[in-house]
Amino acid sequence: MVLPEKIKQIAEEMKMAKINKKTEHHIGLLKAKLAKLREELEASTSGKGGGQAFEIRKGGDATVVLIGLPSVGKSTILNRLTNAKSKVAAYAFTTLTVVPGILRLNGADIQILDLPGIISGAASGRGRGRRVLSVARNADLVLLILDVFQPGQIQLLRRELHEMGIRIDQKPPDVVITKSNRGGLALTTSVKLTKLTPATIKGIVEAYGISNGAIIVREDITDEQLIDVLTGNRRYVPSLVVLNKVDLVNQQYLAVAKRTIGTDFVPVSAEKGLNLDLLAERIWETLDFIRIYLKRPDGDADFEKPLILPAGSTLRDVCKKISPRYVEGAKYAFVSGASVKFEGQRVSLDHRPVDKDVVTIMR
Ligand SMILES: Nc1nc2c(ncn2[C@@H]2O[C@H](COP(=O)(O)OP(=O)(O)OP(=O)(O)O)[C@@H](O)[C@H]2O)c(=O)[nH]1
Ligand SMILES: [Mg+2]
Repeated sequence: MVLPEKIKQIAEEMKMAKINKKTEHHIGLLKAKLAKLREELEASTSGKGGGQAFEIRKGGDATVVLIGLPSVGKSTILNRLTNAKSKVAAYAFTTLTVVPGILRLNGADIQILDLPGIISGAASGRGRGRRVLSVARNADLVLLILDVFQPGQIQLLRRELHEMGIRIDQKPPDVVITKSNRGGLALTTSVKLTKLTPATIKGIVEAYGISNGAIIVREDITDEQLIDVLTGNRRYVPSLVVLNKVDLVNQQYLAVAKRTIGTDFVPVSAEKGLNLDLLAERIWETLDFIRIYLKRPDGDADFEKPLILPAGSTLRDVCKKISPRYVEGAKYAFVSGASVKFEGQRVSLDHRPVDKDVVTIMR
């Protein structure tokens, strides 16, 4: 049987199966088999149909991508937030390639990428959707852009990203699997598992061709999360929902949209320039970056051009950001700001600075 047929057969079997305590194990294994086959199919067909990947020069301190259906106003948003001039028109598929722009925010250069609109089935290749969606794999933040009259499109966007292996607003599951040559599978858990039995966990791992090794599970995972770990190529990206064209509706309508989206969102009008400051603010907040002001031992701090790093970075990361070689000679640091008890406190390179700290690296 060829791959697509095998996939269809398993998918059918899953549809027929009733989900209950008795069948959970069986269904977990089917899901794993299905995911594995899909991956094989993808590997054998990638390159076909999807066309070449978009060429994007990595620029700035972070990359934000605009994902949405055609004509929701992605290009208008890019043009408003940045100096870019992406083509805007009232017909679908106006944008045909990636258009970059730079948003300068709190001393950081944020690269924003405008993309062609996607349609249902994009992740399976419709409308060259895979090319578009794959840009989101390398993003630091995905903006999900909705038209105010179609808030329900949020479902479609989430589904297509999910199918491309992009996990929106999720953390990588806290699971470690190490292979060995013999001894079977040993499972260690540090929490109570309510969604999977040890037998199902081992069964799913075996479906991925691993029959010896250690599985360490530190959270109450689902079968899909375990499959994500085994697949190994998932991307975990935060998102922000943007409801555009709110100039066309009243407050009452917004309340209805809120019910559909069912989550936090930023209402904007790109055309009328409404709420774009708020959008920029939310982008900054969601990126969760810190600004580090460097100060030479004998000089003043540079408050013009901070180093931009993800929150939680250590001073060693700060050194690496300066240059990969810089970290080799670095020994310790003096820090002023909210992460220390007093001004100019001496700390090790393992110290984690916070936003707006002033740092002097000693070599
Ligand atoms: N009323 C109103 N119209 C808007 C707004 N933003 C964009 N538009 C209009 O919506 C249409 C589509 O805008 P684009 O920015 O080209 O949309 P897009 O999402 O980039 O579309 P594609 O490139 O085809 O995917 C244009 O006619 C815009 O003028 C808005 O905030 N309010
Ligand atoms: Mg466009």
